[in-house]
Amino acid sequence: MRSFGRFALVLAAFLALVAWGASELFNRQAFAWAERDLAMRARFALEGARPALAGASPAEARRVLDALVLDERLMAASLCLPDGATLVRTFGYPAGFACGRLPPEALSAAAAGWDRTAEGTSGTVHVTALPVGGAADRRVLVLVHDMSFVDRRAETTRLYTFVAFALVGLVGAVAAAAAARLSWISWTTQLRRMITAPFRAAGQFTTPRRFQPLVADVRDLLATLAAEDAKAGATWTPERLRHVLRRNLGGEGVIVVANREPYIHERGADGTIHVTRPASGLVTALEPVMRACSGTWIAHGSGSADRETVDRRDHVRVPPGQEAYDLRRVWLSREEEQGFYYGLSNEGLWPLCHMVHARPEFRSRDWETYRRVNARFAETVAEEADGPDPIVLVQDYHFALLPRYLRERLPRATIITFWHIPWPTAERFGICPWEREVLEGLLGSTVVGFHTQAHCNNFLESVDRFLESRIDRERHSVVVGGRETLVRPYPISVEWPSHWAAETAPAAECRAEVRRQLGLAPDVLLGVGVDRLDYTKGIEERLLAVELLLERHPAWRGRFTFVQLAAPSRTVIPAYRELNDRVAALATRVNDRFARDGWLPIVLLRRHHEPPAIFRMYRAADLCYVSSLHDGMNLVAKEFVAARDDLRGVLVLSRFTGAARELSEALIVNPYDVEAAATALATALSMPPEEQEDRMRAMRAMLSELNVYRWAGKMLLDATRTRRKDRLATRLSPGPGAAP
Ligand code: ADQ
Repeated sequence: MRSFGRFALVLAAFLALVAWGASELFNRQAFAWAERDLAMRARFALEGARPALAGASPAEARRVLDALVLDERLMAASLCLPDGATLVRTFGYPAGFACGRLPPEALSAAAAGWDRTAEGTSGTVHVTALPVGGAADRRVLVLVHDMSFVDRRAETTRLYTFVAFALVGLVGAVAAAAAARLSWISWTTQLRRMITAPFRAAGQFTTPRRFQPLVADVRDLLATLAAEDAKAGATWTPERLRHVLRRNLGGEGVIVVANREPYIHERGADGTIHVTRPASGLVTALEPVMRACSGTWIAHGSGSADRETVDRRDHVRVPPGQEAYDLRRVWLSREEEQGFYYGLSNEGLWPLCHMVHARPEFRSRDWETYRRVNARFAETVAEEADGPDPIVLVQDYHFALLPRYLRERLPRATIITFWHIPWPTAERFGICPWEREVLEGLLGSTVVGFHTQAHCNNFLESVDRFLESRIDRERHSVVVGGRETLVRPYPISVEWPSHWAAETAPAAECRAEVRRQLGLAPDVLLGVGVDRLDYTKGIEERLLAVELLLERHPAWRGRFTFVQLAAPSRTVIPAYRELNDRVAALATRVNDRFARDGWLPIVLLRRHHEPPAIFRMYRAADLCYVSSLHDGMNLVAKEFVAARDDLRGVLVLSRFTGAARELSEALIVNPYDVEAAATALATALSMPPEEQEDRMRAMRAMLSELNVYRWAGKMLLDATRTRRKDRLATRLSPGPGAAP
């Protein structure tokens, strides 16, 4: 606005100068016209009066002169003789122009006439002296015209000229300002479009020359971030993640929203409160990230002593004893938990997204509860946010609607949503009765992440099929309603190095201890499975493979035991209770079939285990079998590799896990093909130590690079780029008060 003021002032000064010059020019011209006009009038007056003046006595001549001065412009008249004598003059004739004071050339009867403009006592006058004429007539008629009308006309002219120029100036200034404004808007709009929407296919968009320097600057900025991202060989560590937050996100803490809390306070049978860590891949991955980043983790407070351990704002600092971040608990009623968690999330979306032939159940009352709970969590995030643009990490299928709700409340928030489970094909996704709402909800995010490119592709196909949108497959983004959401793969992982592995005893000790615990003979090899009791994990297929191994390879009877750690999960849902019963019955059947002399082929431990016990089991085992029928990633496979710093042990891994794409040195199997799986178990059990080491070394090298800090760091860097672009675009946006 300041520069517009300056522009208007300069324009006004320029126009005033032009107006003054123009009026001066015009007045000078008008004055000359007036002089010529009066000289002519004087001659016409003489022509008219000459007959009356011919031979007139002084009294008669006076009457003629009096008649002449009736003309409003003619002030006075006199008749002079060439010697300067006055014959007659009208009343009030100005003394300054008396006959005696006129120059001799004015009174020369022979002259053709004499004209002068002069300053009289009452203003400018025009004096004309004309010989009356005739053979013996030596009289000269002197006429004094009043020229004040010329001054008055000049004043008026000046005034009109100024008014006219002022109006022209005003209209010009408004037009110029409007043109400047329009061109600013079009300039910034084009620039913004270039910065915020570079989502056209290559070649479709060329940067106009005038924008090239600016766009180059923006690209430099983004390249700096990319360089940060691609630091040659740099491994992601908690420090590097913190550095990214500090450097690119101003050190802001993050807000995580997840249904599951990382620490649950439970009151035991003895009345004391103890803390447990849930059996959840999400928690396994996110917890080290939060320890590195700090901030707030918002989750459903589900423990029996959770309410007793929070402060007045429902906060508790965690991890206990090594406090690094806040846990904010949200309370759900039993009905809410039923509709939101068990109903829509786990009976609807979970089977919808997994190819496990389980029928998704969608009930509209569950959907209503799901919406309500998502809105409540969005409200909680807004409460926890320090400013208008927090960094929020939304976790999983429990919160598909939250990104949009949050975007409505905090339009400038950076929302990174990670979907921990697979995304189904568009065809299958169409089973969901609220497919549009789910997609629109997720697209409130800045970034939507999946484990694999295949899940991203399925998501983009679903968006394409169900929403009015623009999909840029090169940039991996979706634009809906002018907002861009990046849709990219970020394979999740575990911390590296694993602090649980570091705290676990060496492999030999673990082997000895576990064998003692399970009562296994020293020559018995050990297989391990670690899962939540979930029908997607293929636990039945796993036990069937063990059964078939013993059937086809009798040499392993009495020499191989498979331990299954199975954490009860979602037991409110009938399908999970039925699975629990089936798994137990199957283990019993196999044991009944092959058990001998105190040896059991299958040890089923259906309870929650804390990480130290799980890591001890990983280290004690000769093989780990992950047989998921469909799994987003599967962190058990990665934990097993992280635990094996002795480079021993074989991983047998289902090809239907995301992990199989990275851990290619595992023995990859189709868990439905029980024959092939049994053969893979036999191969694992007889694999030479050197081959085990080679495979394990390669997998550990991969894991040390692709760890969970990289997962979080990559997402934060992608979000940072968008955040910077958005901030730049906001600054350029032609909002109210924006200056040209
Ligand atoms: P989950 O389905 O929970 O995760 P997963 O990745 O296998 O699956 O992680 C399970 C976690 O629970 C592991 O950390 C494991 O140690 C722990 N766990 C398993 N059995 C346990 C037991 N008996 N007692 C205690 N803890 C136990 C979802 C997706 C996955 C994805 C993760 C992370 O289904 O595909 O890998 O999120 O994105």
